Amino acid sequence: MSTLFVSDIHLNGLQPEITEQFLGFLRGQARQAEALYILGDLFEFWIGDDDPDPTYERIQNELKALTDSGVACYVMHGNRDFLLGNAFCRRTGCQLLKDGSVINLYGKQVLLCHGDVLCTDDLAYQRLRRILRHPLTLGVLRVLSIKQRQALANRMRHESRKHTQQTHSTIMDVNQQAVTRYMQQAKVQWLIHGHTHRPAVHQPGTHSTGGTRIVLGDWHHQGSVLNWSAQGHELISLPR
Ligand code: LP5
Repeated sequence: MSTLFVSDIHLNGLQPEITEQFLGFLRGQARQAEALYILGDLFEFWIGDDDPDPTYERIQNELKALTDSGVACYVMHGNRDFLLGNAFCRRTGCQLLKDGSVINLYGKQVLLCHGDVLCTDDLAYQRLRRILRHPLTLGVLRVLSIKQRQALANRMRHESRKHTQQTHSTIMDVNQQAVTRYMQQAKVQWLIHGHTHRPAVHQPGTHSTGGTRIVLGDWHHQGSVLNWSAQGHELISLPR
């Protein structure tokens, strides 16, 4: 038995090839697993559990079939889908997992996060994150109509594209000191995250963290899965 990790699938109604590959993964490889961890940005954007988009409904039904089959499924908020809430959990049988959770993985203490908190050089993003995750903001967002939330999300995507095109790519990667601090505070030697779309296994000694940092890839052009069992772990690219 093994435990699987994915992130940054960015499911949306306009790229059915991503949806089909992910649904195939849920019906196939994921069914053989003990647990599936989705570490943020399962959806391209999630404007609330009341979004009636049929693609999103189909995906929720497949997640329900997975959890009904006995596979535990944990979902973490990403920067695109931090409004995933209790109704989503009820419909899918998934459990929301807090950013920065530590789990015991076959005897190892492993820290899990989406990865955006580690990009501390991206000051504009960190400011946006603080505002969006503030309980007051979340309260206001939840009372807006679907149309208003959709318009806001579109505007944010537009502004974000401008920002990411103008910002040097190193600024949008993790800050090594932030990684070290994060791992030290959690007292772990292992960290798994996504967000940066730079899949890699950074071994101890590569940087100053003293531990291993595994970065999951995005699903824009292929799938990316980390398969972890008692025998070891492997970061796998799934061709499309
Ligand atoms: O996502 P990605 O990788 O492209 O870029 C991220 C950072 N950007 C974001 C913003 C999201 O992409 C926007 C989509 C969110 C949808 C959520 C919908 C639900 C909420 C709204 C409706 C209820 O996360 C980007 C980072 C990059 O990662 C790498 O780390 O650089 O950060 C930025 O782009 C920072 C910019 O400063 C963002 C500017 C957004 C400005 C929003 C203005 C809103 C105006 C509203 C007017 C009323």
